[in-house]
Amino acid sequence: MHRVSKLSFPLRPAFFLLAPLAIALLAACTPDNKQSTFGTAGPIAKDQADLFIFIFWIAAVVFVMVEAAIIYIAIRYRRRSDSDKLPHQTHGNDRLEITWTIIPVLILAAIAVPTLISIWEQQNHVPQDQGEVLNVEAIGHQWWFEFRYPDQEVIVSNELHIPVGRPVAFKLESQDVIHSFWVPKIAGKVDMVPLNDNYMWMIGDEVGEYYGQCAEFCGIAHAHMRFRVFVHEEEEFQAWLKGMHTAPDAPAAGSPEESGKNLFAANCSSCHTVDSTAPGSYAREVSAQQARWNGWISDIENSGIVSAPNLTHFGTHSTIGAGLKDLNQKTLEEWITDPSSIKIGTRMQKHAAVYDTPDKTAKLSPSEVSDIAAYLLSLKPGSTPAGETASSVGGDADGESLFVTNCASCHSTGDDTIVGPGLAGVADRAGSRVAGQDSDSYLKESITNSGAFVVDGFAPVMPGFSHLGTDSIDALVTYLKTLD
Ligand code: HEC
Ligand code: HEC
Ligand SMILES: [Cu+2]
Repeated sequence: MHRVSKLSFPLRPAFFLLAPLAIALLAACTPDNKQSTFGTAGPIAKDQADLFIFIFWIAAVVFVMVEAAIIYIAIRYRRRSDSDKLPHQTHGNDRLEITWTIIPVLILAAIAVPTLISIWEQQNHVPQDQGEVLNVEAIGHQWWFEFRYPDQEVIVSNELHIPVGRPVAFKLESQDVIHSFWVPKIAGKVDMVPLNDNYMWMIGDEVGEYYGQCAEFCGIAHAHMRFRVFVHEEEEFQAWLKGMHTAPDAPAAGSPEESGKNLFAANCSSCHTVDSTAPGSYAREVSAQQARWNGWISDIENSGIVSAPNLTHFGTHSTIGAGLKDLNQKTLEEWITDPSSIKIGTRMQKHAAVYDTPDKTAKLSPSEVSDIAAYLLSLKPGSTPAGETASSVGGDADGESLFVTNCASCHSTGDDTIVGPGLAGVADRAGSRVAGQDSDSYLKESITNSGAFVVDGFAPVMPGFSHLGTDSIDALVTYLKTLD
């Protein structure tokens, strides 16, 4: 007589090990959990959760019935003696086979109908009768999110702001690999695919702060690629939009913020924009971002630039590292000193010249780091009325300070290459760059229409600066001619 051999692992310890694990995993489903798809706050997430519950109960009934039948049959027809007589065989029983084909077909049909209706509605029907539709372009980057509001000409990174109860129509794009856009409590999830735009919409039903997460494995920092969604009362949302068009106040002379501003211009502004508040800055940022990306593509290993989060009014943000940590002086200092202490794998640390050190931490003293952090935290809508340009652009037309603010992140005043060529002696070579063009007009054209002539061995990533105005450009040319 055969005996069931003993299990090769001890059952009881396994149970004590696995039970707490299962409970811990299930805890993630509590409706209060920020990333749980239960406890929804928008119609799309709600429909999806309802559909899930509906399918869950069908599956639960099927599970119980099948398990019950298995247990019943195993006991009822178990081997009772040493007799080798086979039980009655049912192979080829038409009635049984038709029955167990039809039942699953009916079950699958019951699941397919509401599923297909939901998919169709959610993809194709941005509701037109629930207030004005807000258009947003969401772009996935390794490893952060960019949000563009084309109609309002606003760009933000990692923190999306939307009005409560109004439909938001998304165009989803990716600049590099496949990412996926997911706001568990409000809507989701749809892939962000390079060169193939996807569309989705959502409505936030309740004012509040919600978590977003990239839901498609996209490289080393995938799990750290998050974002926040702030759902505002309409009035608050309009105030936020207005703030995004209001320049910050200039830092007080001699303050840490002022020192931070200059350090930022010299070390960080080749990748990050901080002044997208003035009219025209939206289009400029879109093309600057593309140029940074082209610069990276043209030299993936050594490029000094790469598309990066827009830091306009960064002081109003509540998170850092794409939704990873709360934003404050301390976390910001940690990030600037050594981004991987907060998030591994950032392109910032890999490409920014300021991290070109043996241990990959910033070439900045603790007080310089602190000044930059203070400056970034001070970036908030100021008292300048919307529409007026920031004082950092042009103004007193001092060539050197214009250079520090606008050019120093890509150009050294010596021979070193940062992103562009070092500008020592540029006036001497300027006269012989383009046949028939003298030094002054070459320098002027380099600044206003930078694509007209591209220096050999460099990527065409320098943005145009005609928005600075004639006086500032003349001052810059005068300053460049002093460099030797
Ligand atoms: C080579 C381009 C590059 C340079 C130069 C650069 N950064 Fe970044 N920065 C990035 C990229 C890319 C990210 C996104 C990193 C991520 O989340 O994966 C980023 C992210 C950030 C963030 C976080 C934004 C957010 O919402 O999470 C801050 C703050 C920041 N950078 C500050 C700085 C400062 C300060 C400097 C200068 C000391 C600097 N950066 C220089 C590319 C750059
Ligand atoms: C995003 C980086 C970046 C910024 C910011 C930038 N440049 Fe450039 N610049 C470059 C690159 C790259 C080149 C070389 C390729 C080319 O000619 O376009 C260049 C070329 C030049 C040249 C031609 C140099 C030569 O040897 O012929 C001049 C002059 C110049 N830049 C001046 C400026 C001035 C002035 C500013 C600020 C108002 C500025 N650049 C801002 C990247 C930048
Ligand atoms: Cu991703």
